[in-house]
Amino acid sequence: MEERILMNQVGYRPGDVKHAVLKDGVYDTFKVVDEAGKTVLEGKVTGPVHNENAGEDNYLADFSKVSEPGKYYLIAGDVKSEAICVGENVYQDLLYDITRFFYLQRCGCEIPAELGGKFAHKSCHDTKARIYGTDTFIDVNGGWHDAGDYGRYVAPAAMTVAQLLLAYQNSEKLRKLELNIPESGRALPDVLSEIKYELDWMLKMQDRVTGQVYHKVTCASFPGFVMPEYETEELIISPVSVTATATFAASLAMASSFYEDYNEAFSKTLLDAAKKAYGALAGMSMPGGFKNPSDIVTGEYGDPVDRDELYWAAAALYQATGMEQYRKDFEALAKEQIMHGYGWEDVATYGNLAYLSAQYPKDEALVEAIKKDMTALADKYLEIGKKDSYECCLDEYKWGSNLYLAEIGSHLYDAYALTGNEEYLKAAWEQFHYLMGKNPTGYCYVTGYGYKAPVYPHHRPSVAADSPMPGMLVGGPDCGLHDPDAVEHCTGKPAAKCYIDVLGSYSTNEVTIYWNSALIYLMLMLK
Ligand code: G3I
Ligand code: 9MR
Ligand code: ZN
Repeated sequence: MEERILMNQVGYRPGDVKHAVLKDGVYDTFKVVDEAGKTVLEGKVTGPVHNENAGEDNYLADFSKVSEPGKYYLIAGDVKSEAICVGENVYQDLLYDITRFFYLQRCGCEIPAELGGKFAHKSCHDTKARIYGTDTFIDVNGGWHDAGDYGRYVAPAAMTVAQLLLAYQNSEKLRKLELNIPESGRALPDVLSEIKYELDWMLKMQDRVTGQVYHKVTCASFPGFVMPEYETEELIISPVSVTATATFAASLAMASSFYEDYNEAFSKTLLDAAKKAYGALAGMSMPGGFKNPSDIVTGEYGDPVDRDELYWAAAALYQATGMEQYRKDFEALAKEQIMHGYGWEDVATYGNLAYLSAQYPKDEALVEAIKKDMTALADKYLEIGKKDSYECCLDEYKWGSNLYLAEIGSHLYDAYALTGNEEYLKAAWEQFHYLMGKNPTGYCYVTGYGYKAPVYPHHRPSVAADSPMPGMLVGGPDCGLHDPDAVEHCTGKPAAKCYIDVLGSYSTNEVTIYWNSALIYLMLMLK
């Protein structure tokens, strides 16, 4: 049975705008009652409006005026909603779980029972790995498992690190967040300790001599649904790639400043590795992007367009060092074409943000042009959202649509931070509400949250433990129907409903580190 009243299932803070979407009926008025049944608000719905992506006719109820902390129900026509929580801290547990997820994704170490609970496991993937096509084995222990599989891939790792760092920088909640991890209690804040776990691994993925960076380390194929220590096939380090080398340079340059005050040596190691990787890029060319060797079938993360990775790397190194060469490189690329994007394959916005916040001389005309590009894009998203009854700003539902939606939210937030225009901020929050349940499928797309959450995520530890790990954002609707279960269950469905909570649907129901980090980055709005 589909939900008929769609809203953020986790709740709202007292002052938040609160919009509900109603469907499968004809509605006129609505009311909100408290736990005792007392009416606290009455109003008229608006609509109906047709939603093409969802194939629905919707009515809308604005209950923003309900601002006293408490538990409420919305009633319209013959339908009553589930409980709606209003409170200042309704998102605190969510923020904890989606961030602690990274600890539970750690590779190359034991997760002890007292910290991992059901997801405790012995050390995994801790043998030396073969460099593809050679008899050389090296240590690349550590890092986070990428997703529902146990691969470790540099490009998505770089983007995850960037998003977590930006969130950390802009949100006091994250700076103060205690994660109950082995490093807790030390001088280094927990979120930075967790990110360091990934950075330590990334450093091992760089070839010491050339400075180039290996694309990924995985087994030759995906394992069954077992805990990570039972994936014991040979670990293979795939060849180097431009995507990996450039995003490595960018994210490590960016990270170096965050560790300066806590661990100068580590900060310097990061910056030196970033410079070396950047220097190595000149001698690399990979038309068509990384391609899996024929005997490796794990995630490819192939990206034929390198321009945005180079753009981000140059800007991040300029921000970190103020060196003329990096400035020249970035400005040359940006003058040719300003780019944007925050995904694993499109990373230029990190470049724009780095250039805008660099404390060194800049081309002022270029600064203005970048700002203009950012607001023009935000305006485009606003327009899409205004036409959609769920206020969703996506115009395409592809693999990982929830990531693209979170990114759009972050872009709107960035545009708000740049201009102070509250329209952008409001729209950014609606993207968050979408992910939490105000969407056509009626799922709160984070495991363990809301009254209708995914329970069969494509995530090996969750299957092995027979319980979904809480705090994971699933990929969401993908109208490309990229797996047999999606084909079976979603053929003929409208785009925004091509989602299925079954284990086999890796194209709609998997989880990844960079989908979670995108949600954390969006949640920096909590401040
Ligand atoms: O970019 C094109 C777009 O231009 C086009 O309009 C659209 C139409 O379908 O397709 C877009 O490309 C899609 C791309 O994702 C966009 O992000 C591809 O079809 C789609 O196959 C591709 O999916 C990627 C998937 O791997 C398969 O390669 C996902 O982004 C990526 O998140 C996912 O990553 C996997 C790893 O390989 C392995 N680990 C798990 C992880 C998550 O599922
Ligand atoms: O589990 C794998 C998941 O992490 C990947 O995103 C996905 C696409 O590359 O592949 C999954 O593995 C499936 C494989 O592609 C085909 N056989 C079944 C595997 C498990 O569902
Ligand atoms: Zn592992």
